[in-house]
Amino acid sequence: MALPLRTRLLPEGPFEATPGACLHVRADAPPGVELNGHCLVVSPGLQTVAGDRVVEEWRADGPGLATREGDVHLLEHADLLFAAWHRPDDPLADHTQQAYLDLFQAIRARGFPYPIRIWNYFSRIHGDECGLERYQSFCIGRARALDEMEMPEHAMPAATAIGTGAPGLFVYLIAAREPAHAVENPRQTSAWRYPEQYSPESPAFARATRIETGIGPQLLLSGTASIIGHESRHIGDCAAQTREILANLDALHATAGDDLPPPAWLRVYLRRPEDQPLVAAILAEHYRQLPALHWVRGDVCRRELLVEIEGVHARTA
Ligand code: 3EB
Repeated sequence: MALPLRTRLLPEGPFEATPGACLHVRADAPPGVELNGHCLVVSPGLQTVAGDRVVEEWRADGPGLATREGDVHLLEHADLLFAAWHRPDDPLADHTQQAYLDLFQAIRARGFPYPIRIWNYFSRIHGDECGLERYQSFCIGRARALDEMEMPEHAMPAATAIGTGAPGLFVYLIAAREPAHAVENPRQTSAWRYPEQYSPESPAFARATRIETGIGPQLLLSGTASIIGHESRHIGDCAAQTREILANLDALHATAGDDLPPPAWLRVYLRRPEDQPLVAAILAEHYRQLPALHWVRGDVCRRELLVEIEGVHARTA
């Protein structure tokens, strides 16, 4: 079935109320989750780098119903469901497990058992929890919940997991009634097959999710880093990492189908804001038509990685 989903980056500020059910993701806003009419508004504690204040919008035409169930905020539409969970993130493994259990129970109960895109943000991603890095604790909590919910790792959608400076764990997602198509990258080991050195429990996400929508196919790109196979490449070299990411994104595009349009927008997570001009120049060189860009500060899950890029291929007209 064609999903009635569209996405864009809107200028921040008083914009005309968008018709339809929507998910808005704001940067530079006090961290939190709120339901505002037909809109689920998530402010996961992202800070913009270049002062380009935009709101990430995901919209489904037609009315939406806002509800709450415990710690899950939901915006339900006839064909799609937006859901967000926000709570303290210490201890992270337990809270992550609870977030995924709460979210999966809520989306299943409403008849939307298939997540098509998931985002995860939490603080101190390289901090210690019981002798593990907190990203590893996050992976453990997620794996426990998936196990409990009998959700196979290879059925997981595209995702992002980024360290922020804001307190709390944010997990939010878009869910559908039918499964979407998970896409893997021939240049990269599937995350759930990473060797144990990265985490005692593997990460669980697809490199991208392909969906069919009323305006054509779309490709939802996971946070993509300078990783080939399972290994980080170009340690310390932000320019080379960026070029490797672009090669990864091009390979995903080629794998997902040549009927896909180019990226409509990309979000660039930078560990060091001062790398922005360098990365911007490489992107400008790479794309014949530059996608809309959102620059934010963020910590990629491996210390040596300086940049990560997510986004979506979609028709913009
Ligand atoms: C990587 O490719 C980089 O644990 O959900 C990117 C996207 C990354 C999602 C996740 C992790 C996750 O391994 C890190």
